[in-house]
Amino acid sequence: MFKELLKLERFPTIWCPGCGIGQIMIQLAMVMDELGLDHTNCTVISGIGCTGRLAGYMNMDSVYTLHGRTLPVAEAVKLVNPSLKVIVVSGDGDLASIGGNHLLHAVRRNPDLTVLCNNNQVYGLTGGHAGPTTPRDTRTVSSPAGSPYDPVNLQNLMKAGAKYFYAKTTVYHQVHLRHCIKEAIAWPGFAFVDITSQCIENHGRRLGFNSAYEMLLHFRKTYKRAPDGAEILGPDEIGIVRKG
Ligand SMILES: Cc1ncc(C[n+]2csc(CCOP(=O)(O)OP(=O)(O)O)c2C)c(N)n1
Ligand code: SF4
Repeated sequence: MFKELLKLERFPTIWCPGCGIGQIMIQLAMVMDELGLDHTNCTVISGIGCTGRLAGYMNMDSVYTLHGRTLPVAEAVKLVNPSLKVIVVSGDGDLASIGGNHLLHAVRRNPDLTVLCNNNQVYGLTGGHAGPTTPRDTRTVSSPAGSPYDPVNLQNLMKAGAKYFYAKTTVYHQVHLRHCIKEAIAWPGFAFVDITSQCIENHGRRLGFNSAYEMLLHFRKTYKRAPDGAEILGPDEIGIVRKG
């Protein structure tokens, strides 16, 4: 039962109503339940930020580590205990900016880790500043006239490795999200799942969305499945690209 993988006694979570992180956690727990992963054979590691709180809600020994340091901690855990399935769940700011250097070298070293990146396109916890994944011209608390920079291209970054696994999905596409998490866990190397999700309170409202539901409808309208066998995902496509 997937609920046994969660510390229900700590609910309700600290996340705002409608936040996408809870959905990622539920889908992860469902996949883990299906695959027989629990405290005996798996650990979850997260960094700082709203997403960083996720590890603390999982019913297992987990690590809530420093900002940007999820990947080296996860690699270390995997090194000393190779039989353990190690799953990292963290924010886009944590993984791609503050921990960006670690991401670069994780791609190079290809450790056997699963990474779920909660990509809400801002630094959520601290107020919704523009971050590494904020699209150009997006208004945020730190870029009221629109972000002047192009975002990091996470897909291209993953493909810099000789072997890679990159999945793009959204919190709206629940079945696809679950499929991506499952495939990533099965991948024998560094598997990165880029999950577009909603931060309604510190981002969405500023963009004019009245609710998380409206943001989810926007994801439904915007994102389409990539054709089978696609080797590259377009900016509005969800799917998996991999090379083993
Ligand atoms: C080294 C360091 N720099 C900055 C901070 C302040 N800080 C805490 S959470 C956060 C933003 C996290 O954003 P993200 O990783 O995208 O996660 P989200 O909150 O959106 O889930 C920042 C800048 C910190 N705790 N440590
Ligand atoms: S501030 Fe944003 S990312 Fe953080 S819990 Fe609230 S909705 Fe979620």
